[in-house]
Amino acid sequence: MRLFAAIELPAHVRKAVLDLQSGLRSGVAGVRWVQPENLHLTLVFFGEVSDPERLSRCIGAAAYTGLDSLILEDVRGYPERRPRVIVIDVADDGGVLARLVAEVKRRTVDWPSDERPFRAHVTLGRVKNPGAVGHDDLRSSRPAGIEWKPEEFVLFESRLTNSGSVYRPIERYPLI
Ligand code: 3AM
Repeated sequence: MRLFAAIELPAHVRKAVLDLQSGLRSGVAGVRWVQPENLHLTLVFFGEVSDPERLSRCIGAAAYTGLDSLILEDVRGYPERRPRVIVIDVADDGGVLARLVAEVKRRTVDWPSDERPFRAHVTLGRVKNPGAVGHDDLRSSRPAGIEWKPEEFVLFESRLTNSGSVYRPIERYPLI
């Protein structure tokens, strides 16, 4: 089972992200835009896992505390040169999300996950031909004061289908 942990977006944040996405859609061609139901903030991508119940138990063995409000920031392309994905950054000034990610990874050392440094974001779209989208195409105003305090994070199954990725929640973990 292909698994990842993520934070879901509440309705008002999803709406702000969708508004932004539709603003970009009209000006930026050659992008596969993420479907509304698939928008999320990825914490850890585990990839193929043969024992999902054990992984889930290991994650659930900890209490996760101290998460403050998250705030939507600027749209950017990643990587900076020849972007392959279009994302909206999420403020993690106090490093609280990064600590949550580190704790989940500490609980799941038996399952190798992405080693890249964590940068909180919501993926808006994937560029079909890297190089086709430049930074000037992505100039958009930061959504004003869109914030939320997550109450849980979710372990998702990701299935790759002909019509794109389908995500299904497997387990939920409270953030207190
Ligand atoms: O939310 P984002 O888009 O950053 O890109 C995939 C998505 O992250 C990422 O897992 C999230 C849910 O699908 N993902 C997919 N394959 C990956 C891989 N091999 C990966 N992250 C790291 N390594």
